[in-house]
Amino acid sequence: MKLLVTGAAGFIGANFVYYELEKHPDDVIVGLDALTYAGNLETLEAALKNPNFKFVKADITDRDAVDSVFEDEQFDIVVNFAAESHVDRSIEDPAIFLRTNILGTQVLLDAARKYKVPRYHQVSTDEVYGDLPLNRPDLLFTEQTPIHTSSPYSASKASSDLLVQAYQRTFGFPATISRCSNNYGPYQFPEKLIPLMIANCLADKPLPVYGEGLNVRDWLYVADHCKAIDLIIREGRVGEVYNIGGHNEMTNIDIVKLIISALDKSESLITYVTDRKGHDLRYAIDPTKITNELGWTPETMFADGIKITIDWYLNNRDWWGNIVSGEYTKYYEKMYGDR
Ligand code: NAD
Ligand code: TDX
Repeated sequence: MKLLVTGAAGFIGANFVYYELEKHPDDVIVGLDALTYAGNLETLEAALKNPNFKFVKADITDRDAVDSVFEDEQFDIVVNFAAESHVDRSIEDPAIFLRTNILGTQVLLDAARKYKVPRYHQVSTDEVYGDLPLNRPDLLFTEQTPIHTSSPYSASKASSDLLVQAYQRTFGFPATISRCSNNYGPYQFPEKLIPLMIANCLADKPLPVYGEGLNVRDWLYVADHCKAIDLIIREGRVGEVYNIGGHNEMTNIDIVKLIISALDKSESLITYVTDRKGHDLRYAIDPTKITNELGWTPETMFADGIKITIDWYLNNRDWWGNIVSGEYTKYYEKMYGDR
């Protein structure tokens, strides 16, 4: 099998490349990435030593560049991770989210049709379902939950899902979609909650908790997400949406306190800051469909996954140290400076 993995130099895309190279050592993977601020070729350093992996720098909105990759390679499967992925950035500047997440997806869909790729997978998010109330723990997102978005990010992801479904219906395009809850693990860009709090704790910097810290997210270790996508692209039913999540709901403040305690720091670092605009209250996935149809269950308990993750950030300071000391300082100042 030959796979195209877009967004391969990002957090989940890179973890997926490593997962596939190990699980299917005979498969060939082409990783494509524009290397935006969120993409880091260092993350793929070990993969680049594998003769079955190749990297192409290209923007998914660049039709000519994308077409030429599809022309050169005969892909069996396309997995699209490439996206602008940070909600806060989408609130500051939505345009790039629409361009990459919607128009970029369209370019990939057109190329996959033109070059008759037998299988396309769109990596989506639970955020397309909007949010759930905090006082109704009985409610979960199923694949039937209506799309109801809150941020420019989630609206752009929902739009790309709808486009994939339109290509399915109109052209008989062979696609699947997965909607996963919040991921954590190695190589996550330090703008996201868990790595940001780890990095700030280690530098004894304030820990900026939005609002009262009571918003709930449903955390899944990244390798479990990769395992689910691997099952869907190989055994899932064409035309279907699969929710992915491991019933692991936690408030943000509990996550922050857990990181503080694991790093032996003081809770006095916690700083409550102005809430995110339109802040989704709670996400919670019902993964019954993927469990029943494909036998997927998460393997990594949160207590283990967070330990692996914190250890990884402790042991890989170069990887994120370079990021937080570079261009990112401007972003951090703009986002948190006088919040
Ligand atoms: P990320 O921001 O870490 O990585 C995104 C990657 O896409 C980067 O390497 C970036 O360089 C690349 N990219 C951005 N624009 C591009 C373009 N125009 N052309 C080519 N490459 C481009 O994001 P992530 O957290 O790894 O998320 C990957 C996917 O999974 C996204 O589609 C996201 O919506 C989805 N998702 C993420 C989570 C999560 O918790 N992180 C949860 C559910 C779904
Ligand atoms: O500094 C912070 N302080 C804070 O309180 C940051 C960065 C976040 N938060 C809160 C906001 C959220 O309630 O923590 C929670 C998690 O925030 P993010 O890490 O930004 O993730 P979220 O907004 O939940 O979106 C993530 O999950 C779904 C990913 O970034 C998306 O790409 C994915 O689709």
